[in-house]
Amino acid sequence: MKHSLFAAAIYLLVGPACLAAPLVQNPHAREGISLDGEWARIVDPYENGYYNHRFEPHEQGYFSNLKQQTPSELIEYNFASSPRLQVPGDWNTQEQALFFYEGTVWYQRDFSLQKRPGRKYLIHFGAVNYAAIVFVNGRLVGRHEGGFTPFQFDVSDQLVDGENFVVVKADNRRERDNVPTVNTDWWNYGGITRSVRILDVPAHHLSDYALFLGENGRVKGWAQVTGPAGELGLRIADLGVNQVVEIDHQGRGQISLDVKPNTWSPDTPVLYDIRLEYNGEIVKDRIGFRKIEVAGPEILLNGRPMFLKGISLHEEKPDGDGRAWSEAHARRLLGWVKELGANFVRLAHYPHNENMLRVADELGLLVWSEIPVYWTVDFADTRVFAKAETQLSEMISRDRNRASVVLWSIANETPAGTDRLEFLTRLADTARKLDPTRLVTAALDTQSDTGGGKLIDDPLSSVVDVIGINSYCGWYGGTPESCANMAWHSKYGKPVIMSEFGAGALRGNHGPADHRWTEEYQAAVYRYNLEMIDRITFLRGMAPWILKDFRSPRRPLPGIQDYWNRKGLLSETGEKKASWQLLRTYYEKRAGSSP
Ligand code: GCB
Repeated sequence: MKHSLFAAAIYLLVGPACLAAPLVQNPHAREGISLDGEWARIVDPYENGYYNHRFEPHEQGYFSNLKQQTPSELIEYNFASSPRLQVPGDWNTQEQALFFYEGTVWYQRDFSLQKRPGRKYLIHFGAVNYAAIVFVNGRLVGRHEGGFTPFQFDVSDQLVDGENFVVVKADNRRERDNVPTVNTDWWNYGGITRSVRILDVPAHHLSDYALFLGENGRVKGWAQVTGPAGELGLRIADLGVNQVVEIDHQGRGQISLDVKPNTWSPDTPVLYDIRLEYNGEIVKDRIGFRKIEVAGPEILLNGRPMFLKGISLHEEKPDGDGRAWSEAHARRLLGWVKELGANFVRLAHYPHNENMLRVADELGLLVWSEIPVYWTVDFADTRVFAKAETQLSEMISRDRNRASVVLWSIANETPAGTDRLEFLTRLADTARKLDPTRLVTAALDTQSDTGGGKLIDDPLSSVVDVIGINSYCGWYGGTPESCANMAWHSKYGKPVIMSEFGAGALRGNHGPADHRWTEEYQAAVYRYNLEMIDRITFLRGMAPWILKDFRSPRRPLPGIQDYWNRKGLLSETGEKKASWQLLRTYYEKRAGSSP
């Protein structure tokens, strides 16, 4: 008896491999209940809520959410009387003691729900950093890895009418075989960092759809339902579309509309109200239509050559540290990007929350979106590849209908080598297979010195559509002045974006232009790099590093950094440094089309 109970416990904890179900498109447009707000938390650095003292899975771990029934009963935890954390939100900036914490925190929350017949219930997480194991009413419903992409589990069988509880084990330990790996230049914010919802959808429902600009400027697309063959209603009032889409026996419908929408662009960010109806469920969306392609060294938006005037950005709150997650955060951060005169933003170095993409759609900002294949991930390990590929497909699945996204980035500053080239070539193939309507890029820092110049010769350049180059002339090498005459050459007739350059400055720290950390030094780096940039004939965009100072454990210098990377044009709270105005003036003069 004891043995079989234990076997059952092991099954509960380690198997089956509960892979997240394919993501429901546009979850926030579905019926359901929000689980945002206060959750109870237990910090568990030794994983006692998971393993017993023999390091075997615990039969009644914290996921059981036990409560003492009689005074003689021994239970050494209690969610009901535990401290609370806000969800969404990282734990690091909610409790001083958790600022540097890396490990497991258990989250618990009660909720009530009345199940309706003929419905399916999916628990949907915007993101949990890094590994999540989810239990509903004490039963394992699934696990997910990857800190910046959504996932969901079908919990229809686990839920009961009335009172329910959910427990999440969130673990942000860094591991060599994770994506990202152990070393990054950003804060490893842990926890349930984005919204949580229980989606209440018809048992047979519209699971996914895509609408995009096809040949001849007409709208094309597809829909996927979980049900049998049938009909899907599609309305786009402003285009006079009110159509029935036939669903085949695979649950797939092809969409081909004989309408020509006004195209989306930074100058005209036109979004159309879309209404999809299947099996009694109405899903509304706002979608823009545009075409992005390359031709030789040109990036063409709707057939017109563009110059991408951009800035890089981490996903941190506008008024200090902590993960950004809300629409208000997105409006503030991207409002600054607009104020700078940019038409482009590089969302570094991982998929940002969905609000960022929706607000970018609305404001007319072109977006570079990226997975955290950053620095030296273990390219020889096939499990690492699988993790990267999963994150890539989750990112594409979530954002495939956002007109703003034009570039999928598969890597940042990865070291040249055959394993890396094979790994990234396969990732690029996956990106193109999942989404042939966008361009693939990567940020490279492996150019060769030519004596006074640089040659773009990294073989990964042949794989991507647009080459990103990160170069810190005047900061990690050379003086600011030396950058002005630096010449760039490329072995590839492809468009290049300067995906990073910059320098550190503490806002309000003034002094000579050759003194590190002064606003004047940073401004000098910008001034001379912009001179260099003006002479790169094949350059079609730039995203200097970075809009705003951001938290980094690599930056401890007291009095200057104090664990902030100081390369922002703005301080961590949004105060402008001298380089802000310099870049703004440059963007004012520089046309958004290529020369
Ligand atoms: C880089 C990295 C970026 C760092 C930046 C820096 O090249 O891509 O993640 O934060 O340099 O500040 O050194």
